[in-house]
Amino acid sequence: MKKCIVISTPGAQFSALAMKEDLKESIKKVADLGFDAVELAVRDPRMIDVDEIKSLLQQYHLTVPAIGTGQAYGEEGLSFTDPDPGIRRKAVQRIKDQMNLAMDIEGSQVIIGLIRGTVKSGMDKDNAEKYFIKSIVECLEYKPGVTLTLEPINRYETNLYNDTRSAMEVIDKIDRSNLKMLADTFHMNIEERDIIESILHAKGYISHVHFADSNRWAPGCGHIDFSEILDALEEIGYQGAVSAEILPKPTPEECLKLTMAYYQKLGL
Ligand code: LER
Ligand code: MN
Repeated sequence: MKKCIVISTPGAQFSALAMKEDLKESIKKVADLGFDAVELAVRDPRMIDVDEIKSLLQQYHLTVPAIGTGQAYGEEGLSFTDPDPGIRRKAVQRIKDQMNLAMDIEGSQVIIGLIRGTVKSGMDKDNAEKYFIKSIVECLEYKPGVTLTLEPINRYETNLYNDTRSAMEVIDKIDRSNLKMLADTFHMNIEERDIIESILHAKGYISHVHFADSNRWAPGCGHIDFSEILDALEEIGYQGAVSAEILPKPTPEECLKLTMAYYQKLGL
């Protein structure tokens, strides 16, 4: 499994990102520490210099297993379930742009996290789900060669698809081969009855993994048992990356070192 960490690109500001400084500096720092991949948090592909990023990735031998998209929700309020059709249209267009970026950065998948939206008060849940399905299907059909990975996110951030069970249900309903699921240990620790059972049950669904401890610090800094989780991922044949999506604590420098030291302890 590839040792990966989330880094921010211009225009994306998100608290659970260890790296928010100059992109070149971030890429150099994580490569020097021994990471083999970076997950890019991209608010809008039009805000980044793709050629520059590609040449940095090549220079430092880093791959990009996934592109995070939640900042379009965080900063601009775009979502697949907004009651306003204009906002939904913009969210769909943004994900299509991210899919084009993923084609450009070969091998990347596009994360459907907070951009799926929430069921706003006064809105009917079935209606929100219909909007979600219509929006995501349009994206899935736009580029069948690019995988979208739906992330169950805990109840304090959204009220739609909080756990693996509900995400897998909608994935089955949509039934497209380029729709998979992202397992984030921070959210799973809040929402799953048993993280290990849920991973084993999700065989064939998981295409990307976020590692953060119970407090969203680097893995190893809280009370989640990551070696059990790695065993379960191995058991289901998961061969993707584990991507640290963590708070810059105790300091931005320290959290990177703690992550790498812990990945090595796990034998990654
Ligand atoms: C995004 O990957 C995530 O985990 C969410 O918590 C974003 O707020
Ligand atoms: Mn996550």
